[in-house]
Amino acid sequence: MSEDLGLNPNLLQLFSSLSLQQATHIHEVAATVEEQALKVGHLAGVLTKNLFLKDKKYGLFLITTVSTRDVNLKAIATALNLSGANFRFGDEQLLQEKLGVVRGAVSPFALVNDNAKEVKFYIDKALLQAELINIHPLRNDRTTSLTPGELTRFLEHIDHKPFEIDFDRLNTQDPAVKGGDEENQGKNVKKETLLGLSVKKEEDFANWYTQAITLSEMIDYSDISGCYILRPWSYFIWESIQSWFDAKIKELGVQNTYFPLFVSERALNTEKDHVEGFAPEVAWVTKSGQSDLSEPIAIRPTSETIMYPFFAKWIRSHRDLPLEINQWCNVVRWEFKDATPFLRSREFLWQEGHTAHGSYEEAQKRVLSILDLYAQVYEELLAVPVIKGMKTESEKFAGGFHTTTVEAYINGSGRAIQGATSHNLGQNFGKMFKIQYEDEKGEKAIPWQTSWGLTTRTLGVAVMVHGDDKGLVLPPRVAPIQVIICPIAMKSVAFTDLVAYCDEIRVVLKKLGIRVDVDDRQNYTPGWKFNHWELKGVPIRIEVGPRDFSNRQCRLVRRDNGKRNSKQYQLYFKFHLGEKLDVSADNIGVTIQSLLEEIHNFLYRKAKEGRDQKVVQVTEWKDFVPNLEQKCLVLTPFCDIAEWEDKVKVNNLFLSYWIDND
Ligand code: 86X
Repeated sequence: MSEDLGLNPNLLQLFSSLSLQQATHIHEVAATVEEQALKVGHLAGVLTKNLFLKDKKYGLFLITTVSTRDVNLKAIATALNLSGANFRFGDEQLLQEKLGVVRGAVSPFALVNDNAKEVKFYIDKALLQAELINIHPLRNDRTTSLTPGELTRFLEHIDHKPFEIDFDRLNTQDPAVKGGDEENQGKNVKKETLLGLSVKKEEDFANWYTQAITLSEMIDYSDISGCYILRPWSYFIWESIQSWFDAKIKELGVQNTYFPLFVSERALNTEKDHVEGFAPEVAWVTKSGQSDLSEPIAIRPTSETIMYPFFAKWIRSHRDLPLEINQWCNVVRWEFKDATPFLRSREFLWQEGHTAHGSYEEAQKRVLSILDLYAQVYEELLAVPVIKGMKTESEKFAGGFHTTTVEAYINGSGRAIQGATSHNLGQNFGKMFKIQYEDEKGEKAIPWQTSWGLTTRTLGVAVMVHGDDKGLVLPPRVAPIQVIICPIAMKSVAFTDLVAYCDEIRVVLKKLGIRVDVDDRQNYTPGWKFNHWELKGVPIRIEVGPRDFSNRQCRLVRRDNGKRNSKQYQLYFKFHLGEKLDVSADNIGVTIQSLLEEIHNFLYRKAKEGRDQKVVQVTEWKDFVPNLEQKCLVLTPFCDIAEWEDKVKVNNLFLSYWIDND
């Protein structure tokens, strides 16, 4: 162990005299378990939660548990059999005085400073069964990994042999363990659970986003940079978008297909303009096993070059038109810009639609009908307002005639983001790929084509637009769970009766097609569950306590609350934001249905008002950049000349026309 880790000399001395095989990792300051998880969560073993507690009667305690444990001060008192104990958290000063560490750096190692042997130390039995334990070595910008055996050896040596607590075997039916009376529930939970985001959306948008999508279990990071795992919580949303859009395009007469993942080099280069500029992003397969392939094979970055040779084969007569096909697939673009989950990843999921028509007008009709559907995906499923637009000459898809787009506004960054595009390809691809047919007059003709794509970026946009400091705020129409029912156990009612009542409500809602679940887990407190489902963005929580049980009522809590007392939004509310509403269980179905609709409308209006406030009209260049710096969207007269556009682009900004069809 080298000195330059900057560890406390006493600690280092003990590490070496006990010949502990520990490894210490350097990282940025991590004052909470969540932060530590972000820095060293990849390490083998477990992280810990460390509670430094005091009680008037029983003195000082350090309790160390596995980080995932939901701990509750009353439960601890019960577990330790300390009747009448009233634990409080030791404050910063006491912590410094007794254990010589700052808040956020507490761990069993700190007992090395407990010279007076005042602190009673209890350890979660589950920790002793871990492969490795990862804890702060008296400072919270380091994490030391060691085995439970080594930790025990260390503690015995400093005369702090731990007492074990078997949290897993505590009787969770006991009301004391479950969090006691209603009054204290909320208060205790706030202190005890270290769950949740550690940064604010307005203060650190990038880290807020990362935490929101990882802690809510939408995304996990794979070991290939720029590639992410879509977990069930996000994949469900994609499936919702898919099934809605898929049905809509089928109504238009579009049929689904599947073309191969691979493109030959020759096919890829058929349309030079199209590939040029994109070439560095193409990923190639060059080997099978150890042997080189005779020709490298590209992985599709988009499928024009794979599909259009078959358009040429299949379109021979005007009777073969329109040809309208779509595929749901993955594509790979090996980008070198910073990747962001959902917004820009090296592999992503999308649908790509490709159509061929007998006239320009018919093609243009398709371009706009698809653009309409894209706007509806955003506005009606995701509650995100979008602006329809037309890309400039230099921003359009180079292979085509013109590109239409839906653009969303991201409040966190103050920028617009392309939501989806629909292209009128004219006859360019038809010429390149020799797509020719005989028209009604028996003359040779080239079809008019369109292509259009919508990707998993949709999910990132929805998270960014609606999320808040507590985590996700999911738009109800796509939320995997729209309503979560949480029983609040108390002595007065048997838990099984309470759960049966919850289940009754669940069945009623489920019959109406509402996605609903009962969180009847007994090893988590109600407060922990509230935080958990808020972080995951579930639109409505139903709380059911003994009083609700006896009155055949329940309590509804909206997720889209954010601003508890905001006058501004009162108009849209049947009950105020953040407020709780007690309703009868008898017509719970209609109540929930209309509340889900109201939440959708509220999210949409809030996002739209937020965006519209940021739209400014500018007619002079001097006002242009300053307004953009104020996170505004700038509406300005524009002549589509690349030279002028370049002036804007040096600011890393892009232009598009606004199609106003309202
Ligand atoms: C542009 C155009 C178009 C069908 C869509 O926008 C919707 C669905 N395709 C996609 N584009 C490329 O053509 C492209 C080509 C190559 Cl070779 C590449 F490596 C990256 C690309 N990215 C975008």
